[in-house]
Amino acid sequence: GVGLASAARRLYPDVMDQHGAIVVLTGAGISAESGIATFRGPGGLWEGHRVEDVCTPQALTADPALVHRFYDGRRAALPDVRPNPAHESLARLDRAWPGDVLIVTQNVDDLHERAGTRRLLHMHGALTSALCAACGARAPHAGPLPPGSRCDACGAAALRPDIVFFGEYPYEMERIEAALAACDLFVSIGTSGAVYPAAGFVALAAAYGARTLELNLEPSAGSDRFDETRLGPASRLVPEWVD
Ligand code: BJW
Ligand code: ZN
Repeated sequence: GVGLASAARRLYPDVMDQHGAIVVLTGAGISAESGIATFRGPGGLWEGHRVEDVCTPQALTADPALVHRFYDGRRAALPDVRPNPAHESLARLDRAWPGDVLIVTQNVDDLHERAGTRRLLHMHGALTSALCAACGARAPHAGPLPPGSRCDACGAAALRPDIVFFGEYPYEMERIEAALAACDLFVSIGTSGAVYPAAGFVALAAAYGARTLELNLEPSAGSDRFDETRLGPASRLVPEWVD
């Protein structure tokens, strides 16, 4: 609390004085040090495919076994990974910040919630959930999700991973855009800025008057749109920013 407040006042005086509103966007880089591979870095290929080619509704139709196998494997790996100091710092920010805060994650892992973050939206879906392609119902899901799994709500054999594929509309866009328009500070952590609409959030927040800060291992596609960029591992930069 005190550490958070003093650091924030030092770095962002008027934001802190007004109990300003903060939006944090996270990407794969925040979970990299927990042992989850990123998409576009070295070794970040998807079973030898580009994520843009296989992470689509068309690929799910053409080769459902491939798509389900990929997500079954990542879901099964969740118990073996743990939140790192970057997730933990954001959970402290969520608990301690007196003003509005919203953590928007592009990640489908559950490390933010396991660290204790509550003001959280998963814009690209979640490994811990299944989506019915027939009726749109979303339900918590653990364990493998083979093609042909049945929906409890409508009975159709149409359950699929609850993942936002390319060409699909991300979740919670209205709430996210409202928060971006209202925020005083926008912070982007561990994302390459290659995927829209998330890559456009910095420009939207800045257009509405927010200050913008990027924390990333290397300059991203949109680094020049931020007021400030700090380069380094999230496990160091996020605690330095929050605590
Ligand atoms: C570290 C670190 C450490 C590493 N510490 N940092 C042409 C132009 C513009 C847009 C389009 C276009 N053609 C199509 C589009 C739209 C398309 C798109 O953006 N395509 C681009 C490829 C061009 N987007 C969509 O289709 C989206 N929907 C949509 O647009 O609907 C219409 C719409 C319009 C307007 C408003 C609203 C809606 C849907 C996108 C769905 C993305 N889905 C995925 C899969 C999720 C499931 C899964 O996990 O498998 O989401 S793709 C993948 O990329 C995943 C990620 O969430 C997303 C972003 O990746 P992220 O997180 O940035 O990871 P990386 O690997 O790219 O970067 C990691 C970064 O971390 C790097 O910079 C590292 O340096 C850094 N790093 N270690 C700190 N220790
Ligand atoms: Zn259904």
